[in-house]
Amino acid sequence: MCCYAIKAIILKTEGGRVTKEDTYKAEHIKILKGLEGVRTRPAMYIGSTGIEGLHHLVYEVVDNSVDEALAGFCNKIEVRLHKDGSCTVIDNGRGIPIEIHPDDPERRTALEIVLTELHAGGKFESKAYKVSGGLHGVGLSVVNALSEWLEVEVQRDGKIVRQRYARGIPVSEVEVIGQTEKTGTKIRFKPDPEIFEVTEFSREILAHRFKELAYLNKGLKIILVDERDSYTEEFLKEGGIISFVEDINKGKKLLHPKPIYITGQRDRVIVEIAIQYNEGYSEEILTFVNNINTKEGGTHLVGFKSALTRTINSYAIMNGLLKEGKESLSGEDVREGIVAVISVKIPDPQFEGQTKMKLGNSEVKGIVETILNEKLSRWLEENPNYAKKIVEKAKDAARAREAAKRAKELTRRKGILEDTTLPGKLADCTEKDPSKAELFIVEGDSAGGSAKQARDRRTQAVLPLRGKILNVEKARVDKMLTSDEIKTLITAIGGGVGKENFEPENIRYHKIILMTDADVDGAHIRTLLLTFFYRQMLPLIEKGYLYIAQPPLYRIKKGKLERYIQTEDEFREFLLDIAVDEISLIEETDLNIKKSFLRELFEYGRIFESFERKGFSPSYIENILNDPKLQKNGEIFTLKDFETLQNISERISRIHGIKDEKNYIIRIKNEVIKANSLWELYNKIMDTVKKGVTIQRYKGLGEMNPEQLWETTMDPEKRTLLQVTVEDAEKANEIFTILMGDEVEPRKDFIIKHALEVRNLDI
Ligand code: 0RA
Repeated sequence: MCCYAIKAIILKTEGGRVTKEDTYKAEHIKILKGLEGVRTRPAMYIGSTGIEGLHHLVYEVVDNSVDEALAGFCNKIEVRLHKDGSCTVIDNGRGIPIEIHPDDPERRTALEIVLTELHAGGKFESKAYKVSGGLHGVGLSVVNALSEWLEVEVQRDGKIVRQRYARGIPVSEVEVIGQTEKTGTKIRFKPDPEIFEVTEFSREILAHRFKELAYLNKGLKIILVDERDSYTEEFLKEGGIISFVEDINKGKKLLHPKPIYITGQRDRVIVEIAIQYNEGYSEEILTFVNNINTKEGGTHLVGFKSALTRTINSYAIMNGLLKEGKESLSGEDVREGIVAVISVKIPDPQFEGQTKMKLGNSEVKGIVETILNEKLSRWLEENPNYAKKIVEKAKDAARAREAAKRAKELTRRKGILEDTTLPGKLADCTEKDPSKAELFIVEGDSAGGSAKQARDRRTQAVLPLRGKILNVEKARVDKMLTSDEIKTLITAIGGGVGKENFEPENIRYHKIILMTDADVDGAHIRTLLLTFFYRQMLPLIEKGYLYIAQPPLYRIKKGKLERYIQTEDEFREFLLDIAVDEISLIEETDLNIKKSFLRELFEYGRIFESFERKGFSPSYIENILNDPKLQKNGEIFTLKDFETLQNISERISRIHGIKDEKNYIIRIKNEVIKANSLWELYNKIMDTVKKGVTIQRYKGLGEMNPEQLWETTMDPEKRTLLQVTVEDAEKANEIFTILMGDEVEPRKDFIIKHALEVRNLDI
């Protein structure tokens, strides 16, 4: 490439006097030198010559088309990736001007100047919000200089014209190749392998950017065609940044159904903001300036944050949700659970920061602030119900923050004295390597005592927590932080507490095992603890350090056989096996039919029992099962389990030889048994089955002696542990919110919906 420049220089020195021609040539030399500069220092213009720089070429061309869209002249851009490694960008804008540029001494077309002169852009355009100054916006001439070849075709002024270039130098005239009524620009270029380390475009990288552009420019259609494997994708977001926010929030629980949408303009700065809160605890704010993602933030973000904090605080005070002078919400509080997209368009952006992705224009802060203050206050006034939810969430966050701060100070203070300050209730293990150490968190002092005796003291630590204290009605997670029990827990684990302050590398045990009773209280405490870990020690769950112990529900003895059983299902299976042994059907049938009949009958009995526990008498249920007319008046029919009962009874009746006209007939140990309902039949079978078995149901861990506890629940060789996943903990958090939250309706719904599932917990 340098030979062109050298040739031009020689031409110039050959001339004796300085003529007008020389001035043209001087102009030309300047251009060639410019392009040469781009080729010797490409990274200065496009950031790198790696994969990112390669894609910047496409962004640069597309950005020019998007500018046309912003100016209101273009609504469709097509990007094609060709098999030969080149890329075409087609738009339906006005087309790059093709007339001879009046100020150019060489009388070249504007088109040629745009494609060959560095920063030619401003000369011709009145583009208000071009993306100049950022990473993009370097100009089409840069793309041209870094392309092995480039071909541009413009439709404008009734003509189709074309020009070709090689490494930035024109290799053809601007030729008219046809007539058209349309307007638009088509640029095809092949990145120069002499410049780029990688020359293969990534469809995923491009698709990601085009999707972003589609969100940022509502109504603009971007089509990506990958000819390398015949793939096409279309990006079009009619909802703009509102859709952007909605899509980020997809699947999340929301505080208000529609995003808050705010736009405004001042002093040629256009501001567009969409906000929607979810019930989560993170904050996601994306900021853009002239369609460029300002990953390092800048003045627009600063203005946004300050207005958000101020507006929500003053709304809360004006409406009695916050006590003036006594309470206030911090910026972090009002941003908990927020998803926002901020898009500003400004005529002359200044980009700063390490990666040039931070907006520097100081005037933008005030503009964003004013617009948001005014319009967000209005939105809050007009949507008082949602406004209240947002304020309440921020208040929760403030409480949690305060409590975490206090707890952290506490652990710090204790930390000074190191091991000696470990809580007295903790029976620590001797092992100091966290990867070999386990901590059992045990509900109740008596179970705690058993666990302390049972444990392997080298590797197993035990911390008893008094359940009652945790289980106060409506305990909040932040309140938990004020409980001594929980402070003890935090100190024992050693990694600190709170979203920002948690240090997973200081966790003292890599297995933290929750060991609670198998009853309703136990389940409550487990939910509460899971929620606590989820909100205050999430990394601990993410690392897979949290487990749930599986203590047995039953101990069963039949003859010499002794067994521990961990779940209700397993228990039923055990009883079913006995039933299959001892029961025969009147007519010879194969074992499978007998077993499936008994299984259905057991399921029937189980559902019946659960209805009974809810206060429906068996005769009442049987009556309506037998008389469809009655079924209209009972609310019981809305329950899915009732339908199951009907289905089972129908299926059982169809089994040949189970029923005469009135009775169900079976044989138990050669004795013929008749029952006139399935419920009766079930009970008769159960009586026999249970006769020969000793069943001990453990209601609490305290009922087991240390040996039993060791054998069934703590011995690493024999026990089963459930590892808690983030999803488990999320679910616990949801259940917790419903059970403990202020809203009555969802709590009622939840209890009704899950009433039957609670059967395992408490009999
Ligand atoms: C200079 C001036 C005008 C438009 C453009 C350039 C332009 C550039 C590109 C690059 C890709 N697509 C493009 N579309 C337009 C404004 C011309 C006028 O005022 O009519």
